[in-house]
Amino acid sequence: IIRTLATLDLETKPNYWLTVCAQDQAVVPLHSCVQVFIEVQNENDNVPLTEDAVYYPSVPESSPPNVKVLQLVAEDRDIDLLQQISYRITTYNYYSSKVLVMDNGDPQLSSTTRVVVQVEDINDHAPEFDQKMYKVQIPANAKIDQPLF
Ligand SMILES: [Ca+2]
Ligand SMILES: [Ca+2]
Ligand SMILES: [Ca+2]
Repeated sequence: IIRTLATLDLETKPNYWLTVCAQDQAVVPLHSCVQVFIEVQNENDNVPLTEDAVYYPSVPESSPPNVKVLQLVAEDRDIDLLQQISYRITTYNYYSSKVLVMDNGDPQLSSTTRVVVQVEDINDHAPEFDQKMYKVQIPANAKIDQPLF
């Protein structure tokens, strides 16, 4: 029987080669050896994480619907070809939202990333006068550059 002496971690070391030898008890002992290849199986022990915990993408005001604001990409250290990462907006409040990042392992692991959208001002308001028309009387002896009102 081969037993482990420590906890194995696929993501640190995925396999081991062991040389197992047997020797008999004869006066002139004989022995033979065999190579054993041990493959570590995956456990879902890594949480999918985005690079940053909070993102601050910006989008110009007055943008039409369906403008791409941010593409979230999470990494998961588990070595599992069938592993898939999915994203779900769990709460949103005004321009701030929380995205749940989940793997499809068993047990399922997840993390939360915040996205706070910054709305950029664009110059969409022309300056306006208070009145439609201004009537100003100028004294005949007004100096050059004198403010009128
Ligand atoms: Ca691991
Ligand atoms: Ca995982
Ligand atoms: Ca793993």
